[in-house]
Amino acid sequence: MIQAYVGLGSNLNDPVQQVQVALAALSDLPETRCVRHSSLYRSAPLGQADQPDYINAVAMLDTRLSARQLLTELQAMERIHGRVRGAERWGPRTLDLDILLYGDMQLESEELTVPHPRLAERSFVLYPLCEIAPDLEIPGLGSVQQLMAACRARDTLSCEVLA
Ligand code: ROI
Repeated sequence: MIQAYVGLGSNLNDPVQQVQVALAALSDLPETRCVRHSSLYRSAPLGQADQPDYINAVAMLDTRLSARQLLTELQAMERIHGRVRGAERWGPRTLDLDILLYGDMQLESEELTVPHPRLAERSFVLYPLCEIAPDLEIPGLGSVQQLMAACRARDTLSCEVLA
């Protein structure tokens, strides 16, 4: 059994609902249990500025799927939610599911890099991650607390828990 963390993001077609439905669907993945998930966060868009705010969250999973199997399952979920991958890099999306961490695995390959390569720069990942796993050590990067403090010090984009 491996503990994996998945980041969720949406800024189209009722993003709150997109993220809530996806959080529920994570528990239905084979050989997988959603142990806990963060609050929903509203965050200003990173990348293209002329797009709606995002709703972001992070889920902690216990899974017997391999990292690649999990990736395949998450990509299938994204397709069901209407995302066309590669259509608009940095542009708006109905549902984005990223493997942030897969146990203590460090992997860099064409299809999958864990820890997620941009995790340390993104408050919309670190805030919810820190909420559900404040003592987490990120392989190769340090503690989530340190990463979050560094991110907060230089961050200009807003990221707030949804009331
Ligand atoms: N910006 C925010 N705030 N949240 C996201 O989930 C997100 N996802 C993306 C890009 C376009 C980089 N910007 C984002 O893929």
